[in-house]
Amino acid sequence: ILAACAASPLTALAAKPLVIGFSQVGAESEWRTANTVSIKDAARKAGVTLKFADAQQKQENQVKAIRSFIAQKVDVIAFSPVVESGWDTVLREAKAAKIPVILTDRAVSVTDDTLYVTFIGSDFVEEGRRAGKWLLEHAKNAAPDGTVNIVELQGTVGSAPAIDRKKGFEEVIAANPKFKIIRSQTGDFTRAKGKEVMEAFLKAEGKKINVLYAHNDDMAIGAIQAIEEAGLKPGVDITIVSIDGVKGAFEAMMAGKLNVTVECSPLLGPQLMQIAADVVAAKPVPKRITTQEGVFPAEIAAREFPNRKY
Ligand code: GZL
Repeated sequence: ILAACAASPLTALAAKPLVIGFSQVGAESEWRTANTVSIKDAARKAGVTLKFADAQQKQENQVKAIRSFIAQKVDVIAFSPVVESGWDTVLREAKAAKIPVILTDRAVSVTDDTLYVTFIGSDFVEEGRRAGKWLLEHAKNAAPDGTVNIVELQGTVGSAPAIDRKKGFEEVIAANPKFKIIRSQTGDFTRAKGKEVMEAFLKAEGKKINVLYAHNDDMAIGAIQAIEEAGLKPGVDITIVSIDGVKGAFEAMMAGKLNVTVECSPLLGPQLMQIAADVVAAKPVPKRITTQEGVFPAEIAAREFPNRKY
């Protein structure tokens, strides 16, 4: 009987590892690197065969990768969409091929939400609200008339985190008309671009700038370099509020150059592997899975740093 069981196709089926095609945004930030490590580690631990494609922040590369996963007949397609729009066609192709799609990290805006099974990721509007709330309660730099002049480094144009972090922040600071965003421009979530745009802000506004709100730590770290090169003290002459909570942000806070970072966890790998297995096993999964996150001001950076996992 044992011999017969071992030979049965059912046994063979059960042993077949899950195959997941994953299209990643790119490698633009510390957050993204940690997100990729989390996904690859979790796949290895779960015995999942992971086909991983880096899109270098280009939507057309993600569309190509998804089409390639469809052609390879993977069990599940998962991706972090670089921007919110432009996915309907390729997701309809995945649906026609009966391949379930899981969104991680960023959302899409599609006409038909049956085009994906679930979205695992942070609430970016809430992250923007938390940044705004911290600033309303802790702003110390202001103009003589009490106005708090804010410059904003936005994330990738059209991406869910950039759209939503701006929305949440503006919603909260609207409570105090003294808080004004005087310049706002994308730094594309990278250190290099963050530095470049902050240089332009400093040239245009100089000492009028009281606060920098950066949609991610990498742009904040780039801006810190620009502020220092302009002969100003980041975190002192200009209050800096940022989002992600990567190690580089904790190091900047411990050096007194960054005032607060709002956590956005990249450690989505284990949840993704579990949800993918549940989807393939036809178990019901929630449409939206939100990661739990905190706010880390400079005062607690040294104490929290040893606990950081990314
Ligand atoms: C947020 C993620 C953003 C990070 C950036 O979940 O999409 O993209 O905030 C990353 O660091 O580049």
